[in-house]
Amino acid sequence: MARFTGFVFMALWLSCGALAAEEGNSLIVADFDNAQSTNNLGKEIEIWLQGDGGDETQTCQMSFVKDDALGEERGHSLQLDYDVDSPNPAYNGMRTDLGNFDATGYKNLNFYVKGDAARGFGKRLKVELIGPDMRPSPYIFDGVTTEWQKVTIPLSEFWVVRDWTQLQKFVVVFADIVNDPKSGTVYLDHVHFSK
Ligand SMILES: [Ca+2]
Ligand SMILES: [Ca+2]
Repeated sequence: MARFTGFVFMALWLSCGALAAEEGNSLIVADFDNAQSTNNLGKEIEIWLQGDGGDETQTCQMSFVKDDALGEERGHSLQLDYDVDSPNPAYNGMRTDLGNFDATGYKNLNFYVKGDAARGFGKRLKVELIGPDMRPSPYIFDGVTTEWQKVTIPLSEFWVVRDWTQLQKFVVVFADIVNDPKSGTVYLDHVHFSK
């Protein structure tokens, strides 16, 4: 049994290594450079809708664009077109699985973000980390501009997370009570944990 487990672990390790998720003192969750809905941990990147999409007046869509935050020629970033303008309470966004990532020893969550001047965007962007108890721990960054900028959030800000040994999800949340204007476009890139 131990030998079998070891083999499976090795196979997983090799598949993660191929994506170069771990780089020096950082763990790359998603650089979106493969332009696919799979993150650097080999897990899914997906759109979520409040009430599984029952409210047709709100929506969120993702696509991959050749505008890399780090200026990588072959790189991509994630484009999120959101609409939380609805007669009902409205929220939706993007989430990606962290595959039980053990963040012990890491200090910050980092990502790059910018807004789309032509399509509109809000200064505020809400993100969440979710631990093994599945309780969302929110943080609102207030300062999105039309230029790429690196956002660094100390993990201590995500105080709802009690157990850092098995992180479940990284989530972007658009909400009618957070985002102004209530529809627009933001770009996200290079989501990573750093020590
Ligand atoms: Ca990228
Ligand atoms: Ca709408």
